[in-house]
Order: sequence, then structure tokens, then C-alpha cells
Amino acid sequence: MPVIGGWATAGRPYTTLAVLAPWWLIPVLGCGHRPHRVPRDPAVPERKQLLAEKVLKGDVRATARLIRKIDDGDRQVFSDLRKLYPHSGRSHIVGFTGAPGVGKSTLVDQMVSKFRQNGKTVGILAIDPTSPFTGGAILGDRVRMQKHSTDNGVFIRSMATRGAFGGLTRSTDDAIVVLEAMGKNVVIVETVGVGQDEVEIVHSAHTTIVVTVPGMGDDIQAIKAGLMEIGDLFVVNKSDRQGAAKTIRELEFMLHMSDKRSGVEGWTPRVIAAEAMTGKGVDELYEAILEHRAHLEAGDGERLKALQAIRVTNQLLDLLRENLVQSALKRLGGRESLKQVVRDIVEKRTDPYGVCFELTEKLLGGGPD
Ligand SMILES: Nc1nc2c(ncn2[C@@H]2O[C@H](COP(=O)(O)OP(=O)(O)O)[C@@H](O)[C@H]2O)c(=O)[nH]1
Ligand SMILES: [Mg+2]
Repeated sequence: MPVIGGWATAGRPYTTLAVLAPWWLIPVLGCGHRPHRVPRDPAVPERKQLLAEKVLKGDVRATARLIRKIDDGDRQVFSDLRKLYPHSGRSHIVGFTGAPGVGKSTLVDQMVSKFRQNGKTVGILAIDPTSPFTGGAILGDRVRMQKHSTDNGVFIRSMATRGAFGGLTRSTDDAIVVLEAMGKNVVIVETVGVGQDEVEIVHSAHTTIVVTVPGMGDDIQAIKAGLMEIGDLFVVNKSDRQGAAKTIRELEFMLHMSDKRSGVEGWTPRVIAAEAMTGKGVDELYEAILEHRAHLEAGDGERLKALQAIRVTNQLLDLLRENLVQSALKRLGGRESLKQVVRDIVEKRTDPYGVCFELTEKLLGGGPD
């Protein structure tokens, strides 16, 4: 059995740097003339310090509060995250993605039971940016997960990422750090399966599981092209339905033909038939998850480390981007001034290139804020 708790890692051979780094970041990343220096901890009230400390002791309420703050885009969480970060990196992060209704939550519920039976503690993040107010799909998930609610070894939270500037991936990564520091052996992330987050999960997970069902439209339309590239494991759920065998065959064929897969070197994605409701295929999926982890950890864990390096690169660039943009906006004089500048650009009094260049110079060349 693989050691869940070894040096954890993640990421993927992505189009990472080129896509994420705008040109004005290059001086910062590459040839900055200032020596690298970690900023001092901002003055943090005692209460805030305690939040991270409580999380490290496994305090459920403190953990919930911190994740809530992350979800709200509260920038004060950074000092807590810095305290927690050294304690992260030990959990196995498993992502579930796929269209709404395919049975992800039902499967997650089954996996939680399996991990618990095997003595692992589990943190679950349900990501649903579509319904911040009603709870939407998450509400159903909560009801479904109720049987774990009295289990101290399970912690479940949903996130809508209302305020986070860096978007879904950023706040998901931050929340994962919190759950790892809390001491959970396994962190499961379920996305609601709409929009970008459906594929972005791959940035955060070590093992990405794409869930689909038989007979969703013609042929392989059951799965979007982007999803084919990110899955380490594919589940054809509701295989009690007609057409399951055909969907499985087609998926396997597509995987065989695909040359765009971004998965881990040496790993062949697998297609598993399941009925999450009855538990069919659940053992097989569980074993496959452990096998994938073992594959990452094989040898001296080079694959895991490579995955982690890409993940950290993404995370760092996201953070840098967020901080630089916020500083630039502050320099500009806030949102109101931004509107004025935009008006000036629209009326051709100036241009976006010049404004951007000037601001970058001020930010990187000028004195401190
Ligand atoms: N027939 C059938 N229904 C299932 C199966 N697994 C889940 N469901 C049902 O599909 C619906 C959506 O499941 P859910 O887990 O909420 O999907 P999610 O939106 O992907 O999280 C629920 O009503 C489940 O009871 C299955 O294996 N077979
Ligand atoms: Mg769900």
C-alpha cells in the first residue's frame, strides 16, 4: 500500500508559465535587480495568530473560520497560511470532476467510507462557484454526507470563492493547505463541474478523477475534450444504465488515441465502471486511487516532486499576479481611478500599453508603497 503521508506534491506539465505570466511579470521572475527577500510578517493581532495555531491542533471551528475567510477573499489569511504552510504537503489530494449530476458526491461519499475503514482521516472541499447564496448543489451534498458528520476523522466544507481575486484555484489551494495542516491524510476536492473549474482541478490534485455516465448524447460527447486530457482515472458511473459498455469502450479508445494527455509519466489512465449508489466498482476505484499514489511515490518520489514543483509554480505565479495587480490598482488610486483611466483609453487620450508600462515602472522601479 502506498504511504499517504510521504512528501506530497502535485501539478502537471501544463502550458503554465507562458499562459500565466504576463509580460510585465517577467522582470520580477527573471532578472529583477533587487535581492530576493521574504516580506516581514505584517503585524497580526493575537487572535489571528491563534486561528492558525488552533488549526494545527485540529480545531474544527477554527478550520471552518479560516476556510470561510479564504472563501471571502480576506487578505488577512496570508499570515495564518504562512504559519500553516510548513505543515502542508503530506496529504494525498484527490480531485473529482465531471458534469453536475453524474454522481461525484455519491462517489466521494463512498470513497470517504473506504479511506475511513482504512484508518485515514479525510478532508473534503466541495467547490461550487455557481451558487454562492442558495448553496445549490452543495446543499444536496451536505445532506448526502450527513453520515460522516459525526465522525471526527472527516471534515467537510464547501466553497463558493465569492471574493478571491486570484480565482478558484487560488482559494482552493489555500484551503487545501489548511486541511493538510489540520492533519487530514487525504483531501478530496469535488468541483460542481461547471465552467473553468471543471478542468482547473488538475492544478490542485495529485490524482484527478473524471466522472461521466453512459448515454450523455452521441458517442464520446459524454466527456468534453478538455477532460480527456486531465484524468488519471475515469469513472463511468451509473453503469446500471444502458450503454455503459459502449461508453467505456469509447473512452478507452479515445484515451488510447490521445496524444495530448498531460498526466504523469508512465501512468496509463484507467476507465472504471461504477454504480456509486450500490457500491459497485467502489473497491476498484479505491484501489486505483492507491495505485496512482504508489506510482507517484515510486522510487524516490521524483514524479511526486515534479508534480509538486509545477503546482507550486502555478500557485506562486497566481499569488504574484494577485499581489502585483492589487498594488498596481492601489498606485492608480483604486477602482474609481481605474474607471477614469479606462475612459481615457476608450477615448484614445492614452493607450493600455503606456498605462501598463508606466504603472509597472512605478511599482517595480519606485520606492515602497
Ligand atoms: N442510477 C444511478 N443513480 C446514481 C448513481 N450514483 C448516483 N446516482 C444519483 O445521481 C444523482 C446525482 O448524484 P450526485 O452524487 O449528487 O452527483 P454530482 O452532482 O456529480 O455530485 C443522485 O440522485 C444520485 O442518487 C448510480 O450509480 N446509478
Ligand atoms: Mg456534487
